[in-house]
Amino acid sequence: MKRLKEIINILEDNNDFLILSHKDPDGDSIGSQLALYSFLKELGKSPYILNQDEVPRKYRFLKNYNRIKHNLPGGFRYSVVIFLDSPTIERVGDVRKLVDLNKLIVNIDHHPSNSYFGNCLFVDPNSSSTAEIIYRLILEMGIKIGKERAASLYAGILTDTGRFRYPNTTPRSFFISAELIKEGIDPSFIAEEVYSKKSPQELKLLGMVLSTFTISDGVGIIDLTKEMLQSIEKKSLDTEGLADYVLTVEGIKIGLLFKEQNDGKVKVSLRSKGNGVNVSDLAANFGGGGHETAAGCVLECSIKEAKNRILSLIGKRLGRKL
Ligand SMILES: [Mn+2]
Repeated sequence: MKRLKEIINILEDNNDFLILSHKDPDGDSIGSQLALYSFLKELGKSPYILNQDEVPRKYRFLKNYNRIKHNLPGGFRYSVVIFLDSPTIERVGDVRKLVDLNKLIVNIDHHPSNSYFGNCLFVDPNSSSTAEIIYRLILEMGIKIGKERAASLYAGILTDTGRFRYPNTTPRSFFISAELIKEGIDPSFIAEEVYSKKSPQELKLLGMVLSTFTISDGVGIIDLTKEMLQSIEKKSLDTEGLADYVLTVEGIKIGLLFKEQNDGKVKVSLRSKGNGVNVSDLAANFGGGGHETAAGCVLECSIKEAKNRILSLIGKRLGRKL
């Protein structure tokens, strides 16, 4: 584990940075990228953000979101590649093929499943979010956080703690959030943007997904099929957060969302309330990963078969503990 100081040295000694984060971006990955981008700009550096996927609509209130690109301009020069909120190099998706991994690689993350890749790492599973680490980094360099960066970082902490409800919510998450609010952001406005800007289609889709709910031995399951997506007009929808609904039912220890993808594979989102039920371990069994309370994996089979495999593993691993 390298100290933040070594990352600071790299930021000071270099000029051109590529900032990557995981596919299916969320509030933490985007918020951390935008805050670091703005910070490097202020230092007079040249940062460039490269992501596989588009910024979900609900995060487009963040300043500079349109600086997040999906291609590298020809001849673009960079000496450092910074991976944020990505437990593995593969998690950034196809854009990794555009990147020269022989450059200096910096890995800043909070996932316990991080594979500890790169030349300089700061991986802190005790941080609620990568945004918390970026906050500390900026302060340690003696630069003011400022309102814009505060909004990005707050969005990261808010969403990665599930609105300050998940077990990763710590005194430090609240302390940093309080400091961010002092920079002049409006937490009510940000919550409204992130959580209350669903499209009518999204609400209809939610209804269809929830109507598939089944429960067995403390495991709650919902499905999102291709037919459901076809029945609504808009094809690309923000489905992040659907799996969380399952845990709102009393007595549920594990929530599962099975989502049929266009490539014929099934994406499984796993959620738990903690207390020793580690869904990251379950997901890792199928080549996935994540956190103790929120993880994901992709299976190459039908929804029915995916359910059989996951439920049988849960039965074996956790048995009567549920
Ligand atoms: Mn995160």
